[in-house]
Amino acid sequence: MALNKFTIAAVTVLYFSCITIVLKAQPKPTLQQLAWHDMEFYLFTHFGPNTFTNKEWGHGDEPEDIFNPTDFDPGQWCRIAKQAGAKGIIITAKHHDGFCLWPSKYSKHTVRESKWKNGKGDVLKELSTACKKYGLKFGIYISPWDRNHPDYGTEKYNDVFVNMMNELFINYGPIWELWWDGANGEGPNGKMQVYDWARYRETVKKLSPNTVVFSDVGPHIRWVGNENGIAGETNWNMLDTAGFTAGAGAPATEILNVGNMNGEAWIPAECDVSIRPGWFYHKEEDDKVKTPEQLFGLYLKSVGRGANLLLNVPPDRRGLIHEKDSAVLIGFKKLRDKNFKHNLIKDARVLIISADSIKDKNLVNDNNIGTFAEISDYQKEFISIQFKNMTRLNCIVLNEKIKDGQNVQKFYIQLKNSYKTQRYVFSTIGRERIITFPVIDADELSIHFVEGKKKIKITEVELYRLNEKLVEK
Ligand code: FUL
Repeated sequence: MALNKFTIAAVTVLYFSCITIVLKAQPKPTLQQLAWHDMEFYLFTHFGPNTFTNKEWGHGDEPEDIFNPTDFDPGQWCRIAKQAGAKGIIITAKHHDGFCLWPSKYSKHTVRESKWKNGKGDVLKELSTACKKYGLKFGIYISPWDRNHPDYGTEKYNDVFVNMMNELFINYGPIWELWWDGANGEGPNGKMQVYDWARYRETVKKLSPNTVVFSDVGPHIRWVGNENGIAGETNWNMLDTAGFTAGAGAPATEILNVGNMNGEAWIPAECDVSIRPGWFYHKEEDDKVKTPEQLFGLYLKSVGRGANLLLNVPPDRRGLIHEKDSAVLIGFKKLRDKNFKHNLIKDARVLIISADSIKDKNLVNDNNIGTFAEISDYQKEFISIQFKNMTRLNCIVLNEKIKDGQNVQKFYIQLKNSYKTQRYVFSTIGRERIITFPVIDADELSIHFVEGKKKIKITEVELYRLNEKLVEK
């Protein structure tokens, strides 16, 4: 009897410890999220009545006829996106003004009610078809907040929103990313909506399980906490979302910006930013388009900090991307191509050095993210890159094997030549970390891991000499 009690107690303890271990399993990306990470950079297109009224937030009472692009050509958007090296396009199918860029059966405020193409136009149909033709992923922004819909603020609106998503997935899929905007105010009847987020999530899961859903707090992708395109220097892909919902009450923007080191779910950050001051096209901003150099800087602070870059390029009243914006996008692509062309690690020997061994390790410079160097005893081992000839450089790119989770918490790089040693300390790596430093002629660059969660796995290391004007002092 006593033995039995003991056995039961032991089994119970074991059972609960197993549950704890299972609950504490390290978050890892799903296959869909892994594929999302590889999208790196794509375009956002804010297009709708605001394009024609010069507003940023329409009131929802704009006459439908106001939407009347004269030369609508989503093929042009796609060609420019391709030339710029963007991998997809996300469009505002419905912004806060409630106007639907597709002829939704669940609204009377759509392209169908406008005189554009005699009410026969369908922006989503034409754009999704063009994206397929040009090999771009197609994504949809749909604002839960609706300043037009008569049912907004009542339970019926939850049906409307779900029905609209049904239409989108059925008629315009596959939809690679779905964007739920967090802005939330009163509707036309002065009421606030109680959103049924659980139902919305279920709808997507049922209709399109491969779609990744963005909102302030995921479930798959999180907002980065600002609209400037800048991820935290420390950027964890994990986030704790208990007690928060997509529409309201997200964690503080500072938390969204850096994530939670021990967060429970894999919810990586996406950096949304506009190429112009506004999200929608305004003629008076034609001279305020960001420069290729500014975009390059943002690329370093988004993709270069392990996040994705969602760059808004708003079509104008013709329904075309303005010449100024396309020129800048092509300039931005040229800067990336030119500066990341000569990977200087090709001319170096890569070693893993520990207290009692030196191993040749060409896995981090084999241009294959499927292979990696594993640093288990990272406080004793380090990666040493030894140049055949003294090499001038100011940039290192590191990739962590995030498929197995995100582990690097603190590391430093050390650059050495015969007369000086320079050391720079950093925190996270994630999918990709692009680090710039003052230009130096080096014989050796070494990477030392100081703190980490588990075994550290580095898939690739690249080294470059960037144009110094692009590197912040
Ligand atoms: C915000 C919106 O209120 C802006 O109009 C824009 O769509 C931006 C991307 O998200 O929440």
